[in-house]
Amino acid sequence: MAAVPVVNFSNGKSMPSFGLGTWKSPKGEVAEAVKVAIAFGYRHIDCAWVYGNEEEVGQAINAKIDDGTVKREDLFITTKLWNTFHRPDLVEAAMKESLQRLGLSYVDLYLIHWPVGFKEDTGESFPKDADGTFSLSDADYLDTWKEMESLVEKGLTRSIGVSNFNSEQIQRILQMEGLKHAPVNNQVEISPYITNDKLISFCREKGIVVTAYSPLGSADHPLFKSDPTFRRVFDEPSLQAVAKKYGKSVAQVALRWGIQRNTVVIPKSVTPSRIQENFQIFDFQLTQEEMAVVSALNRNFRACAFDRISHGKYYPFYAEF
Ligand code: NAP
Ligand code: SBI
Repeated sequence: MAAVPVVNFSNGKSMPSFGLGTWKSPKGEVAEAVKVAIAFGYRHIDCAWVYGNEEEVGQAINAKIDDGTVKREDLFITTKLWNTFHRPDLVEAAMKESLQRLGLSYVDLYLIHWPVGFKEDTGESFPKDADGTFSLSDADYLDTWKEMESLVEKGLTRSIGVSNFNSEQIQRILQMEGLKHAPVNNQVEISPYITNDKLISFCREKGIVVTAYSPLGSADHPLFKSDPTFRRVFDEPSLQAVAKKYGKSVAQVALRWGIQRNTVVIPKSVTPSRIQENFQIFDFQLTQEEMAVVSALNRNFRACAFDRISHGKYYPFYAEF
């Protein structure tokens, strides 16, 4: 089995450049998906409090540790602070709730899921105002970051980072007075339809590893069903031609493209054959011309634009990158 390359963090730790996504992985299916993935060689699982399935994911992880397939230290587990817990006094309890659900004593990486906080203490994960938009918090993510730093000191997470942050928001963190732990990772949407070149370059200059979420273009997005002008990544003729040359699938070409750009890719699947297929991308290499063919599909299309927070002061997608 070919080894999965790792990427190095600025804090001396490292992360496998390939992992399993778990958003929308249903309870009742996700545990089997995680077990199958670990059995196939996956060592990195991407989780989040808001996915509502941390408990099943954790049960599967612990089952594979208990049956001797892996040791905890062989695995890289990420989870994320949800938007309703940005207020500093809520951060540690939210992290501990994730750890408890996962059945783990620490995670490898804890991310602020979005720069935009939601109204706290409503009992809702997506609190809404009367007009149907999400009800937002007054918390500033810089204050949230200070609490994230204390989670490292307490040993609850090995590393901390951000997700869906633009370059200006990252810069604001990097310029914080008394910064103890710089973000090691920014997890953002990257696929052939949104290549995010400038943000990747910015993060690289700052020593921040970039994770590509929705690397297959979030193929189950409702738009692909409802609007015939939207074509799925899998149906792109130029990618089908590259895939044919190597005897690979379009999914494998898109993931390989992500790996060769030195991003971390976290495709989601609950289908065992696809979980295996997605992993088999370390035995071929795209040429520079083929890399350009994939990049040429860029149209800055966001499957996760999250419009219902676009009224937020910290909405990340107004900045150029
Ligand atoms: P994705 O990985 O781009 O696409 C997942 C979809 O593709 C599923 O419908 C899956 O179906 C299908 N699929 C997977 N492999 C396939 C293959 N080889 N051939 C055909 N279809 C295939 O989308 P995503 O779930 O949006 O993103 C991946 C992960 O990134 C998430 O699960 C989550 O962990 C993370 N994420 C993070 C954020 C954030 O805000 N930080 C946002 C979005 C996503 P089946 O499952 O039915 O096989
Ligand atoms: C959810 F659990 C519900 C909605 C939603 O929309 C935006 C994208 C997102 C997210 O914040 N992180 C994801 O992986 N998907 C999400 C998750």
